[in-house]
Amino acid sequence: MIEDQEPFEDLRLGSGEVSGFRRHGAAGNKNAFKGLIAAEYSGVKVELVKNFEMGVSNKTPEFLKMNPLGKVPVLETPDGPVFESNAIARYIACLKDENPLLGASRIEQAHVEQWMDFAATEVDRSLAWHLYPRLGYLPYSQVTEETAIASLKRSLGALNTHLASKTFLVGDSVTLADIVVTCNLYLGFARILTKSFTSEFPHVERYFWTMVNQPNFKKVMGDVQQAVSVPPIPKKTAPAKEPKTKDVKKETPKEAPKPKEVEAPVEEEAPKPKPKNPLDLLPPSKMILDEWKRLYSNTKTNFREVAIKGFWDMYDPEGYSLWFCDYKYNDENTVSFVTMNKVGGFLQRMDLCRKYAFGKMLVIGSEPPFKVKGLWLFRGQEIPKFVMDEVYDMELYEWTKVDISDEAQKERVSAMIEDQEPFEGEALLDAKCFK
Ligand SMILES: N[C@@H](CCC(=O)N[C@@H](CS)C(=O)NCC(=O)O)C(=O)O
Repeated sequence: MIEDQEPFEDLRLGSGEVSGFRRHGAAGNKNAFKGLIAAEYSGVKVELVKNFEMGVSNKTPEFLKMNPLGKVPVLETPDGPVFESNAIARYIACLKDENPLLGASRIEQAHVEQWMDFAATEVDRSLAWHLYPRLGYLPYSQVTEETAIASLKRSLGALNTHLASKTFLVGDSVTLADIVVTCNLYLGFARILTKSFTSEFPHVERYFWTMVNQPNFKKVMGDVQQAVSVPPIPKKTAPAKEPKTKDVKKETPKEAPKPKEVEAPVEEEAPKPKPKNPLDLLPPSKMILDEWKRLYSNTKTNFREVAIKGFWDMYDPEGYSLWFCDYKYNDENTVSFVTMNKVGGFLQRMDLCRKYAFGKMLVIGSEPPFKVKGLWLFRGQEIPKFVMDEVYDMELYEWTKVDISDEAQKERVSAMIEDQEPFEGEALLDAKCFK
């Protein structure tokens, strides 16, 4: 890992949007993210230009001298300005001697370039032709959209194959390739690529969530949320009709403007009555999940005698089921903090079932590759369908229902709840609880 304490270079990044996004944590400008994330990894300080106004500041003669296109981001350096987000990220990375972001050998450097070009010319281009017409920045045509989707699927398919056995795109740590590819994917994940689209590419999903949960990515991007719906096709004309409840995009421009990234409208559908969760319709259980969670949290001593015994006293095998999970790609777990973050991300995404579940996740081993195993208690006899559908991590694990009539399995449940160490003969690197 790169230390943060190195001396800072002072640079300016000409995009006021970024500071705004960081401050508000809303959807951001993926092009400006690239340089800022590279700066976090490289110990370079980038000062954001204050009071930057999109559409105004980037059209002034001064700005056009720095970038004749009038686009952001632009980096002002002591030696002159640089535009194009990939070039900016590369310049920033080059400020640190022997920066691992650039690749450790000549071939790695070439591979870093390869994926950066792939991000710009394959992923970003197809994504733009899928997304921008729906946001009203390009004219919409079904044929264009179908072509864009086919091309995007081809790119993501290739990426998925590459990532099947890899945590990072190049080598064993984050490089510029990961920064650039992740930022370009970000636009898709945040704005149009819903879970039903991305689930076809499980390794891309795993990779994306692993990357955006790295501390240096998170500092810049904040919490990333996946789009829950595809923005609707804008209406051809914008007649002065009665307003809808929600603000939809303004009129579609007649001339096809250049794709540009501006704040997207929050596309929401008319609120539908929320269907009841089927788990709420199950026959009542004598086990009160919150009581168990309280007992777990409040037991500080004699854990076995108090909490574990209490658990088995409370456990209702008719109202609840217990499940072991085993990560399918343990050989990828070569970096301790990446593995722990991966598990942390999984638990965050399980938030949607907090009312119906309790879990323990163990990161096992004192040396890589680390094993990730867990124990989950779910309301009902099956793993809830909405969890399987919504949480992409679920399919990265092998799930086995616990047979509590088997004393060995029961003991394994107790050991997992207790973070018993050694666990199955190995040290624990980390134990996380979902409660
Ligand atoms: N290839 C450029 C794209 C830059 C770009 O499209 N910037 C958008 C904002 S993300 C912009 O400034 N649009 C303003 C315009 O088109 O006038 C890069 O990667 O930096």
